[in-house]
Amino acid sequence: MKKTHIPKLDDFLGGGIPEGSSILFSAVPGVECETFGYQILNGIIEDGNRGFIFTNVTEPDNIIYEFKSYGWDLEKYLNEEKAFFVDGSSKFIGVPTIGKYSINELNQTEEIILKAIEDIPNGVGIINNLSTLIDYLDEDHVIKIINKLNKKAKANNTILIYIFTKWDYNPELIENIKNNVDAVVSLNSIEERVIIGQGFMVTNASWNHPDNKMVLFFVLQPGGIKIYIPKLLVTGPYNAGKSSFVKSISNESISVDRIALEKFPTTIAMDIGHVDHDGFIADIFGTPGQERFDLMLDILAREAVGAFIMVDSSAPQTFGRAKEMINKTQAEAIPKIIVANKQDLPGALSPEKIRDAMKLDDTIPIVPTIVIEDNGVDLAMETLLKQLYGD
Ligand SMILES: Nc1nc2c(ncn2[C@@H]2O[C@H](COP(=O)(O)OP(=O)(O)OP(=O)(O)O)[C@@H](O)[C@H]2O)c(=O)[nH]1
Ligand SMILES: [Mg+2]
Repeated sequence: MKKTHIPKLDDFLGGGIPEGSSILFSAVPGVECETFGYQILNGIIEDGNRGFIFTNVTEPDNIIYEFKSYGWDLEKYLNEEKAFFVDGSSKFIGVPTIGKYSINELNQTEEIILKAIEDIPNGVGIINNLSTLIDYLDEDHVIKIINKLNKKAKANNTILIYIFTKWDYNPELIENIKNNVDAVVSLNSIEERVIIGQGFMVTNASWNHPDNKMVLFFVLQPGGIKIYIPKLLVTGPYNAGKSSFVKSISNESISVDRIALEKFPTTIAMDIGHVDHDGFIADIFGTPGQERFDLMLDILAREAVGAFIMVDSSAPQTFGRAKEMINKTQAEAIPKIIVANKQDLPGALSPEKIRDAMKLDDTIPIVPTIVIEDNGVDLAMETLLKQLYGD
């Protein structure tokens, strides 16, 4: 097995891609599919393997540039001969070809890619882009080519990644292509009211039973493909540590706080942060804790997909309020965890005691934290991610 290095995808594929297998990334037009190929190549080379990119769409120079924008150094890999191009684009747009192999005539395509596969036993070949091949060669011919490439790849333990944009092809052709590869990942666009996102799911894999779960993704520069969580909520009673938590978990954050009659700042509107954690990115919203700002709760909780319910573990008199806030934010209906903060304070209750006191069932995890010491914050994030996406 080789890892794809795309967050969540390896889990969906049952650990990764078996050597010698072929996988099709089948994208609706407009979805950023090329990055999937680039990210897999980059990761697999980082793991100590070799690979190539066959390109008939983007010129090699632009691909090098694109890698750079994600924070990956393709040029170095090219120099070290860990990666090479099969340049099927330069000749056709009249610029000098780059790379170990180049294609000058369309009818050499098959033969030259076969050579490239032979060149990288146990490596990975990215075929970018199948659609362009189909546009230039006739359909039956392309199916034959796929078959030959896959056969050679199997014999050579080489993984082949096909990038495919589903233009207006006849459905039979698309079926035929899918039937000739070992696995298919569908890349779709997602529309929900005005939010338009991109999503991926494994639709089939010969070595695994995928669970057909669709996840949203975003392509970051730098960073590459990240799983996108539109909104996480942090709520809980006054003074529990919500603003501190949002600040600690975020790469950037702001809080709309006021120091008025209070000695210490209290949140009057909200906390907003942006989290980038282990392949996941999320916008995170903290609510005020005081009852006089409860009119904000409903607005902030709208469209949240997961929630942290934060309590001061040393203040059991506030637990009732915590339950009320679960209610008011509709957090009942979404995956959530309890963050048992201020474990450093005298009299702080253990997670088990808090579970008893709040009468929570076992399905809701309770994570102890000391947010001001940055203790337990990552674990809280990982625990909520597990609630949302499974192990
Ligand atoms: N001892 C201790 N203090 C903490 C911890 N986490 C936060 N605090 C402190 O608790 C106080 C309240 O923290 P905030 O993050 O403002 O709490 P909040 O939940 O946003 O408060 P409101 O917005 O007013 O509801 C601050 O003085 C923090 O420094 C912790 O783990 N231990
Ligand atoms: Mg606050």
